[in-house]
Amino acid sequence: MTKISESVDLDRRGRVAVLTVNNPPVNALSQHVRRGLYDGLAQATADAGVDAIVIACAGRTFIAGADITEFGKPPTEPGLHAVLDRIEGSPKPVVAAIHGTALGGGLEVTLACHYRVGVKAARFGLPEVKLGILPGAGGTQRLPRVVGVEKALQMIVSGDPIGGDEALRVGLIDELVDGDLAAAGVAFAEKVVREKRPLKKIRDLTDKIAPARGKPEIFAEFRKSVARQTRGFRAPESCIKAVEAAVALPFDDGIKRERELFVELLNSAESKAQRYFFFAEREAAKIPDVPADTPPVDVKKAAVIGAGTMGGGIAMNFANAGIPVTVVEMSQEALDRGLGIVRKNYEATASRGRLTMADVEKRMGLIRGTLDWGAMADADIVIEAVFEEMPIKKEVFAKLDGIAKPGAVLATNTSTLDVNEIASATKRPESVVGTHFFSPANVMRLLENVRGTKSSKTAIATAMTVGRRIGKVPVLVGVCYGFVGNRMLHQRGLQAERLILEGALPHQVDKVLTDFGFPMGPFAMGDLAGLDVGWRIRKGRGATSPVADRICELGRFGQKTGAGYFRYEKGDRTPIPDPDVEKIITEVAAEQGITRRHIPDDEILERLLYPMVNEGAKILDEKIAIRASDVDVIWVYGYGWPVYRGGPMFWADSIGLRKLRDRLLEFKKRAGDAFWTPAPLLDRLADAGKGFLDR
Ligand code: T1G
Ligand code: NAD
Repeated sequence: MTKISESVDLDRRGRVAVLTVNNPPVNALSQHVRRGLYDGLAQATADAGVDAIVIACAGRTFIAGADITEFGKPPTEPGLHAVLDRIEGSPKPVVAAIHGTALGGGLEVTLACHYRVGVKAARFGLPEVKLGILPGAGGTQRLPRVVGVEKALQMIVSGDPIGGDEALRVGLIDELVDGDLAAAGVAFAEKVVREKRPLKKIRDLTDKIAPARGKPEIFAEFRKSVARQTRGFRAPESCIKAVEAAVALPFDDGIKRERELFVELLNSAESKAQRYFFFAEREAAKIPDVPADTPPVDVKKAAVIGAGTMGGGIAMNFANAGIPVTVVEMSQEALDRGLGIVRKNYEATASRGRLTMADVEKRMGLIRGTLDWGAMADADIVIEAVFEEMPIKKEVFAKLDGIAKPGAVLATNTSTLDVNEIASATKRPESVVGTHFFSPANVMRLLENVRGTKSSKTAIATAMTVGRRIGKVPVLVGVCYGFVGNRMLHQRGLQAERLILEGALPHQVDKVLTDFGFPMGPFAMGDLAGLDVGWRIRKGRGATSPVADRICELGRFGQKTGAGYFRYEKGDRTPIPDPDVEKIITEVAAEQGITRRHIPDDEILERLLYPMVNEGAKILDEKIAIRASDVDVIWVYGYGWPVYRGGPMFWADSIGLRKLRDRLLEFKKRAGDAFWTPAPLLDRLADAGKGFLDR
């Protein structure tokens, strides 16, 4: 065994040289990996005793891509293209032996090899588009030559990986192997030598791209098919252009075109935001005072109290993860209604071909409905999702305290109430946490976990671990009204109401946010969630929202009543501006002595988003959120903030906190309203010329 670089070893197995990459945690293509491959190949091809070369990786995965931490830094030698040219140009067959995830530059390394073998569980993908870039080391030129244009477009623009079976089926790998992977790679290489198989250079293949030549309709069709999900993103169109170049141009010219498009994206604001978000999402999993090796409760069984809008969805998450879950209701009728909706949701998914009916029955089989609280006695975690009223919550937790087994985690899905007060209804507040799901709970990926003042490290570690197990992105926050997401949303809502009173209209305000990249604006979102939910909470708190209250008094609760801020045609969710609402708005404005005026879109954007950022600064100062990037993860996964803008705190830094703070002061002066007072943290950072992410 020869050490070629700090992360690449060269070993001989008979007449086959094995280059092994060992760069934990994911064998990213850091400079020393590229150096090791480059020099190792030279050594192996120069060795007369070597007939073939295998590239394999140690650890849990094959190369998972370029080293993202090197982006934006001065390039170092050798570049990835040079490494790939040396692989493909090798006079001896080079075989890639793949396990784990061959992603991005990792898959591009395999595509430069002459042959590829992989284990069944391996995953193969080009996820660069999720970082706002495109495969920049030949992936857009080589992949279409192997899997065909349509499949390549689908893989590159979605960024989603495919599995071993499919990789074999589409010709991405030559053989599925199992057992000792390096040995299997060596055996395959020996077979290639023995059978004098050709050095299959993908750059020379044309049979899979020729059929697409002179057929621009293929690309036009594809553009149409992805238009909705790629709206606002910059990278997908460049990915398509690069594949078009693969069809239209000779290989080396295609590589040049790919490079141009890659560099343009790499320097774009969108990619900087998406790369920031890649690490922000991973940081959110780390709790400074809860070590990563804190043992969570091993959740084998779960329970949910309440099978309403949220309870049903929460139960589905556990069943989807293969965890048996008991659902407790207070009446058979409520239970049947709740589980009926769960079955309907599963059947709808099956009707769209994303589940089989066998899957549906298997998941329904994991959900057991009952009125018997005793059925929760062996649950490892119990999540309460009953009415949002403190007395009911406390009664439920007091009762649960007497039933749940020692060590079980007791969680509440409250969206506004004090988790500490709920915990005080038990004799084990250390076992109580908040697990704030978002509606629809089986779809929305965000999970705002709430630590109470007495929540134990075990309870917190369990909420974070379970969150990931059921496919959520868990973020830990502290106790305050509305936690992080809803608390910031509330500020935006207050300004949305002010803006329509002062002269804007609901559809204008909503358009400003959809143009910004949100899936929908505040008024359409209110209509979707149901205006009665907010109305009931306001009445409970003695708060008012003049226009919203007036609309609710007319029984207009949104989509569920066919009218809210907008009206809706039967069976259609498209919001239609309604003159009746405009009339209500002008009446309320007149009653409040407000002279309505034209409000430009950029002012609308500032007045909706700056107060959110300001509230985010207060949340950070109060340590309700651990770090600014957590706030961004919450907004991207919970509230549809466009990921190519990073999140509210990243976006604020891109504007500059001094400019943002000064604009707040201008609004304050004009409105004469303390609402606009900059948060102390914002003031401090603005004066220091710093950003939220510099802290
Ligand atoms: N570069 C640097 N660090 C990386 C990394 C990468 N490519 N991938 C992961 N990490 C770090 C991550 O930050 C975390 O660090 C640790 O590894 C474990 O990751 C030329 C230009 C492979 C599926 O987009 O999708 O190639 O927090 O928590 O859940 O065309 O990581 O522990 O300090 O995510 O098991 C394309 C990115 C790059 C794949 C494993 N590749 N990675 O998931 O672990 S662009 C990607 C992933 C490119 C070329 C272009 C996942 C994973 P820390 P993790 P995981
Ligand atoms: P819901 O009214 O749809 O469902 C509540 C269910 O709890 C009802 O089916 C009711 O029968 C049941 N229930 C009430 N008391 C019970 C008891 N003592 N024992 C057993 N079951 C009981 O309400 P929801 O929208 O699902 O909200 C539930 C919780 O989730 C609330 O705390 C709410 O604030 C929170 N939440 C709601 C949303 C949302 O968008 N709806 C989002 C996040 C969090």
